[in-house]
Amino acid sequence: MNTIFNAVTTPIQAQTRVDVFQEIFLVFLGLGTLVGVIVVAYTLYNAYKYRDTGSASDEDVPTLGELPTGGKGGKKLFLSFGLSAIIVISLVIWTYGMLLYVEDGPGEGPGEDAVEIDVTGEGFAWFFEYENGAESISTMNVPANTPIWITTTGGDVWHTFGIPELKVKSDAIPGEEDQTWFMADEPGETYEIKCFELCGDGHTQMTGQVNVMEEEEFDQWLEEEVSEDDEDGDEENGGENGGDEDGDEENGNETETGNETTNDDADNESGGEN
Ligand SMILES: [Cu+2]
Repeated sequence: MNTIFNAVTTPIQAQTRVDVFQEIFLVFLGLGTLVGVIVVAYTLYNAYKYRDTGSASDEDVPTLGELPTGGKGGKKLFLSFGLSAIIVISLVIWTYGMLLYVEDGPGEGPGEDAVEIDVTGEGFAWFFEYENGAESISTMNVPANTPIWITTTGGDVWHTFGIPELKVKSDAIPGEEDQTWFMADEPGETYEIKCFELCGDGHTQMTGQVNVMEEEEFDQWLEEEVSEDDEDGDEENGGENGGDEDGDEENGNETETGNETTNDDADNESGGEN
């Protein structure tokens, strides 16, 4: 139902970033080629038309102080300037609109129709956390044809999260959150994730993969991931939080996550010092 609704309400808007940049490229390439062909053709035409045939008499040669005639009041000049201005101004406005779309994303932005993922770059790996609490490392699963809004941050030093093929790049800086979106339209396709900020020894290994799934497949994975996490969490909590008076499951999980983060930090710090 949801997909049908999307298809009906956002037929023009539902473009991926790749579509937008490709369209901009093709429009500029097309117009550039057109203008180039016209200018070169007109130049060659005039060079041929006014070529030296050896038949010109001395009377045709302009004398000093003589004003050119036959300019038809500058019609050609006005025409070429006018056309150029119209083309350039239209291109600027159109491109600006397209880039606003890239900036703001399709539809209403992050919300019900979108999937939101928190991305953290830390210690040469990418960590993903989904809306329902599901987590993954290095592999980012996303549904096809759905706007994915990512919020990126850094856990230790400056990183930059990027998916070159999907035209995505977003800073991952400690203490700062950056937000951007992307959309993939082919289920089964995979894309490489890279770090675009020289962040240390492991920078070149700081890669990952985006897996594009069918929407149902993604929902299923998301649910399974959370229930698996819960099971793992419960077992671990049983041991770790045995002495805790706080028996609340949710708090237990939070405590566990907190511990994990602290451990990671400690590992990275010692790794960095070595
Ligand atoms: Cu890096």
